[in-house]
Amino acid sequence: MPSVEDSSQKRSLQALFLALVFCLFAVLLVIYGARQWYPPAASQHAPQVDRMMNYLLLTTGVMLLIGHFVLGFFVWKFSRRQPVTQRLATARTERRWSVAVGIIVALVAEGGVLYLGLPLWGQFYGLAAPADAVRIEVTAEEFSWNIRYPGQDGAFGRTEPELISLNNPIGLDATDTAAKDDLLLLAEFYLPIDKPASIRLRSKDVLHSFYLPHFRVKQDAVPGMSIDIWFVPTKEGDYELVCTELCGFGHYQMRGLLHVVGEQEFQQFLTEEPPFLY
Ligand SMILES: [Cu+2]
Repeated sequence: MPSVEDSSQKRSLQALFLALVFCLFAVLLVIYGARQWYPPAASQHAPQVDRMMNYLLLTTGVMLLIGHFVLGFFVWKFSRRQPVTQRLATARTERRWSVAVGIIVALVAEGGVLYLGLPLWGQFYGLAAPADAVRIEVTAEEFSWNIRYPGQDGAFGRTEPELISLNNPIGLDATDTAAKDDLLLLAEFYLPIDKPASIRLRSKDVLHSFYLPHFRVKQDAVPGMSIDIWFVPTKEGDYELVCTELCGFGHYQMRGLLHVVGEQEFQQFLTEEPPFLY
């Protein structure tokens, strides 16, 4: 007959084995999930955003691991003490440890993100787009993107909500001379490489979110507000535009295409695309 000590040792080994299986499962899951990381970066500020994301994932990941190892250690070491007759630490010590760990976690994770992210935020939301930026206006609606270029005159024509119809999705006012040469595209647009692009975001109905994953650009479109964003594309190619706000039944089909092209091709697009009101 096995002694009490033998069977307790066996139980410990079984528990250790189980813990290792769970650890292995978690590690494999992380490796599997990390196969597809961010899409290749295609804008000037993208590396800075990635740096911030990597920092946040790495620090919070390491702290999570440390927390779980410490928890596991305590469970391992103290769970078989029977019965519990006294506290292992005074209430005051427990409180101090809790507060100290909370502050350290906040400083490392949040402080680091603010340190890396605030200059970037200041650059893109604190400053207006450079004067030579290509200006476009994006009006989101259930479930597409209306994309407008000001045309040769460089001025956007007037729009009126009362003029919105099936054939005039943004309510462009034909009596306004600035509106005559405005270009209007549906869910597809062009931007020149290495030149700032300034986008004025609006929404006709509900909250949408303008997301260009390759450019690390994401901004909500809010009904009743005009929100300006800008970025500099640095790689030619065709890129997906998606809505990242669950905006209704057709949300899944609210996709678009951004072509980043050379300056010459961009000028060609501007001259060949017929104005909306021609
Ligand atoms: Cu949407």
